[in-house]
Amino acid sequence: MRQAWRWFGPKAGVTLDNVRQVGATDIVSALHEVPIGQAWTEKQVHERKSLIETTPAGRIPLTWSVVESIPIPDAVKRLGGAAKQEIAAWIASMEALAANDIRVICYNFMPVVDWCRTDLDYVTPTGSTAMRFDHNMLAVFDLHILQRKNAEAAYSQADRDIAAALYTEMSGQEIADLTRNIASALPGSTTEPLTVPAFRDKLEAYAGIDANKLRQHLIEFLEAVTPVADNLGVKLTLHPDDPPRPLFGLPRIASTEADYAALFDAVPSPANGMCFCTGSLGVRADNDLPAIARRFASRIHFSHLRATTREGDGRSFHEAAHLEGDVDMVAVLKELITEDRKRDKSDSIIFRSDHGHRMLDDLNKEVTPGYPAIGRLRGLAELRGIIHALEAVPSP
Ligand code: DNO
Repeated sequence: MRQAWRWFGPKAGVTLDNVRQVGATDIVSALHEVPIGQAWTEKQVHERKSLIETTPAGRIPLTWSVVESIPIPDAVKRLGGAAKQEIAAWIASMEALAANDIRVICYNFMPVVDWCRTDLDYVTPTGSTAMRFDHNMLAVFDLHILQRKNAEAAYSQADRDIAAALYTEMSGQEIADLTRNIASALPGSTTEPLTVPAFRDKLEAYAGIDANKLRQHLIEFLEAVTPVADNLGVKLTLHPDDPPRPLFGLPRIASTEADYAALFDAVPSPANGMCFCTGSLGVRADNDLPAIARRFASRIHFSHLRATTREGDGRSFHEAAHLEGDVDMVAVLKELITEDRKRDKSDSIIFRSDHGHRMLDDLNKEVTPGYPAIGRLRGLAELRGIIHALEAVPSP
């Protein structure tokens, strides 16, 4: 397995030497500055690649091997194959990447909001901070700030009472923070930052799109894109929904084993792959992660390894230290290593330690939410230890 690091560019406070120091060899990055829906050019990709891969004398080379993500515009999610221009632009970006020998592309199909947390700095018992998704806070936002039409139906009477009481107690600053956390697109998101009115308009635009329709649109997108990807030797890896269930009345269709099975059955192309994100899938107690990894092993080309702890209400969760959450990381890694052993070296599974607690010196600095260097380094080091041990035995 190849160790990667998500790099947001030179301004995000983590240098390429830092990446070398954590022990990663591969970079996961994207042209975040290009507006959603605009095709990436070969030249733009080449410039970013040169920045990453031009190796100073005496330094270890790094390879930009994964793109996370080429965003999928709303039009594709709402219209499927009829969004011809947007799909053509997406294909052009993929071609620009392949021309630069970058052949693993991560993407997601979550409407309106990509990954979602209500708290970015939840204090853990060690004094480090973690990201958290609090179902009650989601209800506060949905019912009282967004005031979404028909939102009441999504919450029990008890949930609604708690949300009302919490909302009354919140300061203006707390309301602004919650709104920012949910609506203004977390780092790496593939959806646009939204004001509350713009959020409502987007939701309107999705009226009538249920899970079946959204799934059909993803299938149409894959039918258009995978023949080109197959020719180019590109692997597309669909990131799971985070959290893996519907939000704001919007369907989500990459949350479970059955969701992925339906997509692989509908579009069997080898380019139709999966980003195996243990943190996202692990939020559902009914997702058996080692079993999913085993079943779809040949389709996993990229993996995000992190753990979440599900809280007592069954809907809230927070991000745990990489080996301390609900995910059986050793069992997952056994499956990934078993698959990796069958593969050519050039096709090895690339993984990154996903997210990380904010700890040590990062508590005194501006950090990219979810992506502080030290917490991710701790995670990567722990994962590397397990991999090292499992790779040393003949059959893990
Ligand atoms: C968050 C990330 C997501 C992810 C996209 C994949 O940390 O996992 O932003 O990159 O959903 O397209």
